[in-house]
Amino acid sequence: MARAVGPERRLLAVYTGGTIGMRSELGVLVPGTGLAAILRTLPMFHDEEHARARGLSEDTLVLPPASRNQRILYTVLECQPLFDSSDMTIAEWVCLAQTIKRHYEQYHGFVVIHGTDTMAFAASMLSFMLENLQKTVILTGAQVPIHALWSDGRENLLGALLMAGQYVIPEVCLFFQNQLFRGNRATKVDARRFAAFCSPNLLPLATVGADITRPLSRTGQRKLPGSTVNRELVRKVDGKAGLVVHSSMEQDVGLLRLYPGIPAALVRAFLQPPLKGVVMETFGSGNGPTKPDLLQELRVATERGLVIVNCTHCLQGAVTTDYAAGMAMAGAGVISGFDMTSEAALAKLSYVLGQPGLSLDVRKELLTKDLRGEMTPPSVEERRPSLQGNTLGGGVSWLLSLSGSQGSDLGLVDFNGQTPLHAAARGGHTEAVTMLLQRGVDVNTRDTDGFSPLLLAVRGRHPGVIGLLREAGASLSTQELEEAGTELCRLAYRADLEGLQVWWQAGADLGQPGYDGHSALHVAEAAGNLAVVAFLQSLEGAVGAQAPCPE
Ligand code: ASN
Repeated sequence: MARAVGPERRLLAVYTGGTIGMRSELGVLVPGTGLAAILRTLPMFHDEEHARARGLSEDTLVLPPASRNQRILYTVLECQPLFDSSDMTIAEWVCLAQTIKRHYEQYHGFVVIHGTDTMAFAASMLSFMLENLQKTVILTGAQVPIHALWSDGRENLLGALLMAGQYVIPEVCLFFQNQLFRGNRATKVDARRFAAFCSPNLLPLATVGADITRPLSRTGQRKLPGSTVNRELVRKVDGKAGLVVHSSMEQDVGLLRLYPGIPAALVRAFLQPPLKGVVMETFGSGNGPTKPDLLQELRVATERGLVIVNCTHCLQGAVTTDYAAGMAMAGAGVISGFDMTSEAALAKLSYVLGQPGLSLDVRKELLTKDLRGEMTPPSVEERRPSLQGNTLGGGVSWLLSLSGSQGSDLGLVDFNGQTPLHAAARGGHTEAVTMLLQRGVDVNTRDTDGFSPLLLAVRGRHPGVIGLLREAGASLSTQELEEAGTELCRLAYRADLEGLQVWWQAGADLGQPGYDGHSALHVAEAAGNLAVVAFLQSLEGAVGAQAPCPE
């Protein structure tokens, strides 16, 4: 990012609609034409005297001097039709990106005047469509029409023009209420207040305010609002690469917000073709219901090739696999969206799935990477457990690189005392488990909570991994076996046969009583879960039997 130099900076302001230019018709607000004509009448937006002296063309507006040696000239390009942004779609945003591309060489920067309701989606979409951006693109709008006596539109638009004119910030940004946000980090949080947007997981790129340290002008006025710019946050660009517009965005992407008790049938209905990608908003740090029927729907969908990205519906924070309820999502093939906003995740999905000629694995890999500053990639320490999650290829190569560079360090542990085998077992990665076992890692290693890779494979419901571990001599510890009783009762109550089967496969005694002394069989009988009763009774010697250990 740099301070822009040169006596004249030329900007294109693309007006797409939104409240800023709206008029009241029959008591409701509708998009209004003629924004440039309104701006021409407002001295803060147009210095008529300078325009005349300079012989500027009719369609060029010029701001009053912002600094001694520089003028910001701008042209308003009014779209046809104008939209309430609730009507914007990917198709309109593609047109917008193409408009920027068409005028890219003519202007130093771009301001997009847009409705606020979907502005965060628009900014996210544009950030992915515009690759190798070297110029500033800033979206802005208002909560109140610009011609109203008390409107935020004037400050917002002026701030956006000044920022785009005075700085080279090679990003798609969003300017609102004195703050410049990275566009794909912003989200609308208030329907009425002027501070309508926030950037929950990234500081603003810049904040505008009165800078009392600035010298007064000769007339005694403070000439410029001061700006605090977080230069280190602004993305660096490859100076040589030219702008590429990605117009082939996938439209069949969707957003699904989980809620407590959401029926599996509803999830199934939502995940049907032609949908190709879904952003799923989950609870807290990426947790979802562990009901087997729901997990089954997710698993079936991801195995069919549907790409599901997990974003938290919390405003702040990131998706992790700290909880079994989060791990269950990863186990079902759902990809972590870390700290992305849902708007950014949806745009990224649309971009990644719209790229022609990529394999599904490459698309998934791209989704876990930070492409446009839209997410904070996990640190190396946090990255290890990502083996459990999503990109098997990446996990295996990480393991191989570790083993290649550090010899016998495949037994290294993370802050929870977990080894690569724990991570691979938890994620159900049979190839990685096989490779680790072939290299002779300790199959019964325990983490700081006393958990073994076998227990993690049971919790993640990975029969393939359980088989491999058992063959290699893994067994559940006495503590793990004793503690299994309550979990077995819970599974029996929920008629979760699959869950019971993996415990049996891992060698658990299915007759182990729960915390209140009841066994899974008692619970299943009391709940009338006949299939479970039949299963438990069918085990040789009925309940009390353990799966035979493979030779
Ligand atoms: N409905 C308007 C829009 O998004 C809201 C606004 O701009 N403040 O177009």
